[in-house]
Amino acid sequence: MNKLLKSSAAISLILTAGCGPEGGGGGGTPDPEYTHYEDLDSDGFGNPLNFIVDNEPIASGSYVDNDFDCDDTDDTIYEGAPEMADGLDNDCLNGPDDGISDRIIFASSGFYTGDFAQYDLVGADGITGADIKCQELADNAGLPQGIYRAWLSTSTSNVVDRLIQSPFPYVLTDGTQVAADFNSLINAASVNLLNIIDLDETGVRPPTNPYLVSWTGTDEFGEALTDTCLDWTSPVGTDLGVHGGMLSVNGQWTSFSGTGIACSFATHVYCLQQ
Ligand SMILES: [Ca+2]
Ligand SMILES: [Ca+2]
Ligand SMILES: [Ca+2]
Repeated sequence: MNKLLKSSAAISLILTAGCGPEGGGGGGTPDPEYTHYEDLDSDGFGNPLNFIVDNEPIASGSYVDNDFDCDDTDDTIYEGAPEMADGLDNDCLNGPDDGISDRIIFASSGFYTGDFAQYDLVGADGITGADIKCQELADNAGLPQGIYRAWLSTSTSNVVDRLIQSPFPYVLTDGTQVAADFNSLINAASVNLLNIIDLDETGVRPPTNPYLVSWTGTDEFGEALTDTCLDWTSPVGTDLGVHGGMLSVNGQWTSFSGTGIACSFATHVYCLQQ
């Protein structure tokens, strides 16, 4: 249906253009027409219902050369997008959350200082760098396809606002259930994980040396604490970052003491499938 609408509208536009001052040309070969689709949410995918037709082969500005966006107000939604446990139809196919089941949570195999910004080669943003690292670890380990993000908060962003709050269980890479849903990770009055988060993305328990802890900057409400290694940009010993204890099933899993340790330490980071 959309294709039909688009085609008829496109023909109408072309005909209109043909009547304009540049459309005649007195019998010469007409310039080829190109259709460009609006991309308001900047996800690289265009709205099939909003387009322009011109003589430029390549789209520019807020337009792109595909019409794969079924919701141009949300950059997590387009044809081929990874389905996430967010109640939305991210991939424009088979309805919301189709194929979604348990969500994976793991502790990174790698150790990192408080400087995650070094992994964001574009914007040097700490959170973005940590998310890149989580995605890379998951992809390299062959975990189920999807979006993986770091359990980190900053002075301007709380985990509880930033991460998808899955109604599905969170499990380790070996299938062991950690929490029945997102709320069970942050039920502050009585956080009681079903299992400690002690497996990395490959299913291996990280060595206890130096410590089984992960950077979080996040309290048991899923909200930011003061010490975040300067929003995860600092590897400096005099700056502090809050860590969670990987052997804890109570709220200490995300905030071991409420205050930070030196950002020069190298520790793990928790990663969650979205
Ligand atoms: Ca778009
Ligand atoms: Ca879907
Ligand atoms: Ca979804």
